[in-house]
Amino acid sequence: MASRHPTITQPFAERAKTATHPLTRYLFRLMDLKASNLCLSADVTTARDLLSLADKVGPSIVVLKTHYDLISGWDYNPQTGTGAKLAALARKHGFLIFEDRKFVDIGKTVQMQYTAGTARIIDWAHITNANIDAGKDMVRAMAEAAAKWKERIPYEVKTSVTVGTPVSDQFDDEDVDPAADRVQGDSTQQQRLDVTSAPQRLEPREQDSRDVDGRKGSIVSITTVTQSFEPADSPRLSKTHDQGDDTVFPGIEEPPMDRGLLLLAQMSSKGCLMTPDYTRACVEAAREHPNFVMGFVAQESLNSAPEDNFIHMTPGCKLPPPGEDENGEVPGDGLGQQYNTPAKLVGLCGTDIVIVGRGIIQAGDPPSEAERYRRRAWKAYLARLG
Ligand code: BMP
Repeated sequence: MASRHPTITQPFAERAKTATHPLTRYLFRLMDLKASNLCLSADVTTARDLLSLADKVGPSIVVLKTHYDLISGWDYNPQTGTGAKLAALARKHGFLIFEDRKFVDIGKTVQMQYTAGTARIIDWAHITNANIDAGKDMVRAMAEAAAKWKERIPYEVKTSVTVGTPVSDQFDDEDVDPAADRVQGDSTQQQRLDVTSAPQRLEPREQDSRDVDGRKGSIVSITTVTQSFEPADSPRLSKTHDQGDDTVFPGIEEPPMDRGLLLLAQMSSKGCLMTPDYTRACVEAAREHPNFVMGFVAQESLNSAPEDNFIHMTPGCKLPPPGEDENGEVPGDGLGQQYNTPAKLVGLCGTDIVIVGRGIIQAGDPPSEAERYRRRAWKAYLARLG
C-alpha cells in the first residue's frame, strides 16, 4: 500500500495544495519551509523543563508533542499559563502543538474532556489524537465540539484591573450598603466598590462621611475592570505578557484557528492489540471527517484511495548513536517500546513525520541531537521522492 500511493512520491509543498484540512495544508507548507519532518515528544516532568526544551529545540521541529498530564507545575491559566507560554514558543519558532491525549470514551465525555476541565486542551493544542475503540461516533462528537469552539471565539476578551483609593467626594451622593459589593457600568467598563469595615485605615474625613446609624462602613478601594475585545484570529491571541514573546516565525503566516485530530491507527509497542480491522475503521472514520481528521498516528502510510492525502506521524523512532551505522538496528526500551530509524519509517514505510522523545531528550545536547534527527528524517523524505 505504502509504496504505490501517489502521496509517497509527492513533495510536501504539492500535498499542501490538495490536503482537505486547513491545518494539514499549513503543516505541509511549514515542513517545506523549515525542511523538517520532525516532531519532538517533549516527555519531561516539569513545566519549566518543557518550556526550556521547546525553546531550545523549536528551530528544528514542526510539531511539539505533549503529555500535559505527566508535567508537574502545569499552570492552567488560559492567558499566562503553560499552554499560553507554549503557544507563544510555537509562534516564535514555527511549530504546532500536539497533545497526545489519546481520547477514548463516549462522545459526550470526550467533548467535555477536550474543551473543558482544568486543561482546556482545545485552547492551546492545535492537534490532539483519539483511539476509536469506543466507536466512530466519538470522532463526530469531537468534530462538533471543535466546530463549536471555533464559532464561539470570534473575540477574545482582555481584562485589565486597576486598584486605587477613592477620593471621598466621589461617593457623596452614593448610598453605599456596607454589606454588599456594588457593580455599576456597562459591559465594557465596570467599577466595583469594595466595601469593608476597616475604619482604622481611613482618613478622618472619609470615616466621618461613612458613619451611618452607628455603623462604620468604609470604602477603602475602587477596583476598575476594563474589558476590551480583540478578534480571535488576531496574531496577538493568547499571548502571554512576558517580554520577548511577541516574535512570530518569519516566512509563513500564523496557523489557522482550526483544530485537528489524528487517529491512533497503529501503535509502536510490542504486542499491540490493534487489529487490521481496527486500522481500517480509522481510515474510514478519517474519510468521513475530512475537515477535522488530519491523518494518523501509524507505523506506515495508510493512504490507499486515490484521493487520500492524510498526514502520518510515527513514534517509536530512534537513531543508532552518532558514529554507528545510521540504518542499524535500534533495541527497544525493555518496556514494550520498539524503535525504527527515520530511514525505515519515512523511506520504506511512507510515513511523513517522525516522533522522537528519549532519542533527543536524553542526549547530552538535545538541540544538536534534534538537528541530527531533522537532517536524517529529511534526507529519508528527499530520497523517497526519488
Ligand atoms: P520515545 O521516543 O521516548 O519512546 O517516546 C515516544 C512517545 O510517543 C511517547 O510520548 C509515547 O507516549 C508516544 N507513542 C508511542 O511511543 N507509540 C505509539 O504508538 C503512540 C504514541 O503516542
